[in-house]
Amino acid sequence: GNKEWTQLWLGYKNVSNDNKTVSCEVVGFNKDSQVIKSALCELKSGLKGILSDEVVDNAGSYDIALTIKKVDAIAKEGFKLESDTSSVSILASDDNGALYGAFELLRQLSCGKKLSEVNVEKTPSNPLRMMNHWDNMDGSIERGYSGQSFFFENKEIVVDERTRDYARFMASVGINGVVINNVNVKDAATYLITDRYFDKVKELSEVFADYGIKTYLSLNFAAPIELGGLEVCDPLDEKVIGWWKEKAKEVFGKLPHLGGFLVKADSEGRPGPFTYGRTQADGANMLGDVVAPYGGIIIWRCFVYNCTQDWRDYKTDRARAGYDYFKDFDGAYHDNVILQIKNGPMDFQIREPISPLIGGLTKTNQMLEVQIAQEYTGHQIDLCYLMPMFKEVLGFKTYCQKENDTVADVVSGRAFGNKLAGMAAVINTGNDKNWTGNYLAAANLYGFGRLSFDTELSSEEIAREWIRLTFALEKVDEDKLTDMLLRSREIYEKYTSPLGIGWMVTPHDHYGPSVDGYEYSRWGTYHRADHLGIGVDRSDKGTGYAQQYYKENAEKYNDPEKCPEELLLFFHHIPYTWKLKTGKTLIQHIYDSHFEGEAEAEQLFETWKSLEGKVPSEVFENVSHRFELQIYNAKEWRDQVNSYFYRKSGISDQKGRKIY
Ligand code: GCW
Repeated sequence: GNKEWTQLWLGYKNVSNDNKTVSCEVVGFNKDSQVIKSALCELKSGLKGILSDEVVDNAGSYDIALTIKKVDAIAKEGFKLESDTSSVSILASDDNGALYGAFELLRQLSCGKKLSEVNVEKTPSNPLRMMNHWDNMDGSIERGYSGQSFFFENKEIVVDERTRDYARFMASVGINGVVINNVNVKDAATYLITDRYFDKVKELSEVFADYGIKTYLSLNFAAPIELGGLEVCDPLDEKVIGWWKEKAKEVFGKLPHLGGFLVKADSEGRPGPFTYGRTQADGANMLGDVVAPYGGIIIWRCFVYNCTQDWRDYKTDRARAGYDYFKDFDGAYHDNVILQIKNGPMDFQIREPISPLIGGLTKTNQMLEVQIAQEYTGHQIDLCYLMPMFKEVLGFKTYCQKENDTVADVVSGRAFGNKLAGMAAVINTGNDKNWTGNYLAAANLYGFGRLSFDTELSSEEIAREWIRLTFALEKVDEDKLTDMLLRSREIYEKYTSPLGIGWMVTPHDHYGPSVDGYEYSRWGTYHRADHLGIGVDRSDKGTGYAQQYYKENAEKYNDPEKCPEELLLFFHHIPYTWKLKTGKTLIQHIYDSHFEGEAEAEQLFETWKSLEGKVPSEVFENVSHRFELQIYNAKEWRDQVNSYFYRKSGISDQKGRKIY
């Protein structure tokens, strides 16, 4: 493994020369708790440099008195910070709250606040705040753009100082659950629930537990066959149930810090209940029941669709699949089962509508899945800060009830009173020195954690925090970098596929343009362009997908005149001559946005160049190199997309620019 790594946003750059002495006292909490010890340890090393030379336990004389105090009235995992010029208290009712309070104190001080200004109370928006690793046991990472796995190497589990730093970073932004292995569970990973790996998984889970993080494993639904030698993995088969019961007893016995399992079933070749004519609910509930005695939970993914579609088939619509498979069983899922739903109905495109399943389900635990691994958003080569997208998702009004009906309300459990609820991200890390390949992609890692803890934070607040903690730039430079991050998603969208249609990417790898790459494939991902127009009719005259939403949204999406334009081609097949609200035709919009997007990518690079000498040279070089690649990519997208539509439509660019 790579033995060198950065401290990301925990480098504590803003050093004052206060040199105060700080005493530290723990009141009401169990001082032997590992999480409290971690909190103290973070405070001691973090405050060193920010405020003082040294933090001491219960000193006789000191300048600042720091107290971590148990106060039962504070909400679960929440905290309150109270301070004046010579004292600060971290109040919490549980260990995680105390740890998060400690990190908040360090963050606020590092961001430039004075001690006396640090007064805040926070309750996490979401009970579950999770990272999903798609790490394979051979060390590769599915959709990984930052090197190899730091959990797995040659089918063995690695636990070292880097693991601890990883846990610290995650806890510092409020993450409380980590799934360590890929949802596509094959080969060695199937054996993670056997004594071949128990010792090491336990060791790993203990490091996480020190930071208040529960460990989760992805399961192979066919484990009864592959490990148990049974002939089937039918969830209603008595032998299968018996096998899982024994397995759960063994696994939870060996792994006390295990939170439960994540399951991808009946999807993209993975086994599942459909093979036996059973439903997704049958599969999820069976596993839910076997882990229930141990307090375990089952997180069941809703990414189930027909991936062997015929492109000639205009009726089957991949976008419909999640809702079609899961909605009918709303209310049938057991209490310790959560459905994990991707933000869009397709697959993490740069622009998709919000999955109608979110809020479509009203009697089922549900959580949101997003992807910070930039599979379709530039592979951590292209700059694409995703918080603006996630904010749109969270703010979306589902109309599932009169009020408290946004995605944030639903997935936090607020809307329907679910205790199991939250957000998960497919993570963007690997063993690269800087963890995320592109130094700037760490803003998404930081941002997801912060946003899942506090969905009210704005994209800009998160960006500024991350920049302050990571680079400590002067205000004018911080403003520049903030602006770059905030514009980057829109810029990427402009030079890639237009108005919500998605895809048009190189098959398999998903970087760079290939307009027809998925047009005649089996994956259900078509743009249906011909010489007159482009787009998929998902209205009531087409696949009917728009009808899966509550009335207010359904009516809007169904009508091309009312449909938000950024999603126009997702919902409708539109002629190139269609007039958009700007007065431009669709074809002219395609040309203009592609020329603009590429030019704006070049501006991003120019702005970045002005930060030379302001950020460490290693960072500058890393990001500059990626911008060179991004501009190459943006040009390819621009020219291929524009040429493609010019050739299909025969309509020239009104501005007479070069199209091939
Ligand atoms: O986005 C697609 C990816 C697959 C992934 C799948 C999923 C882990 O291309 O690589 O498999 O989604 O979410 O399960």
